[in-house]
Amino acid sequence: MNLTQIINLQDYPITDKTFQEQSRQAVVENGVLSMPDFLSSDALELIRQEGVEKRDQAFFKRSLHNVFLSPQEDKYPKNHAYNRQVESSKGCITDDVIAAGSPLRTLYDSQEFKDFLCHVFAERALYPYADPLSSINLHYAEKGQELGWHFDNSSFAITLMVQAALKGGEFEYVKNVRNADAGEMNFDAVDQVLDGDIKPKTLSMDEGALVLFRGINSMHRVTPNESDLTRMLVVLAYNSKPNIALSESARMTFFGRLGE
Ligand SMILES: O=C(O)CCC(=O)C(=O)O
Ligand SMILES: [Fe+2]
Repeated sequence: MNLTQIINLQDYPITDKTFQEQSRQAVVENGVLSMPDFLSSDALELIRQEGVEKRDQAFFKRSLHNVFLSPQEDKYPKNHAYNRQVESSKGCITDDVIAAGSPLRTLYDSQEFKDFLCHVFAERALYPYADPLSSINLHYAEKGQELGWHFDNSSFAITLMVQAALKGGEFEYVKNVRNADAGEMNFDAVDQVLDGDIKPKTLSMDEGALVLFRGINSMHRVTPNESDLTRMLVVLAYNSKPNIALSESARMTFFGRLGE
């Protein structure tokens, strides 16, 4: 399948300068942009099938973590926003499991798609991960599984919804809770989000949607899947510099192996 068969280019002309600029502005203003029906129905079906077929190769792990995805700090009390623990249960298949001919790889490697993302996220160039696991990941969330509140470590994220939960499994976010560049952690707001005193927005993500998200300062989570249908979502991960591998400790945590 080539790119014109994978992307709904009629609605999303990714090489069009005006469209690129509109998308960039939407991400700047809202911190997120969802593009429903970005994938053609044929591509979506192939990806869904690949996800179903390879489900038994996924590595699942339940973990407790803080919203900053960093270890506990003794300098703060246990109940401080920095040390409050949330739960995530993650399962995914890694890049080396995704087929060479998968539409996911054609999309991920496409120069047109990368140029579009560069414009939207104001990056000069985008590169794949240097390790064999991290570039394309297909995530699974079964009934009861969730992703706890967190800020991403990377400044931008690109996801594709492949199969939505019938109930639950919703992406919730609160924009600009902290300012990572300025070192402003905004612990009060973190507490308020965790306590439910700040009401998050819910991003509707239908199957086939591409989501462009700035998750470094926006606190977000995926609520528990309350249905028997597995939630499947692809994360396309790029670097702004070449030859960067995900750290060995992060690979062991997320994938249970190094892939080397
Ligand atoms: O599953 C999602 O919709 C979001 C995933 C996410 O936030 C992450 O992988 O950091
Ligand atoms: Fe995230």
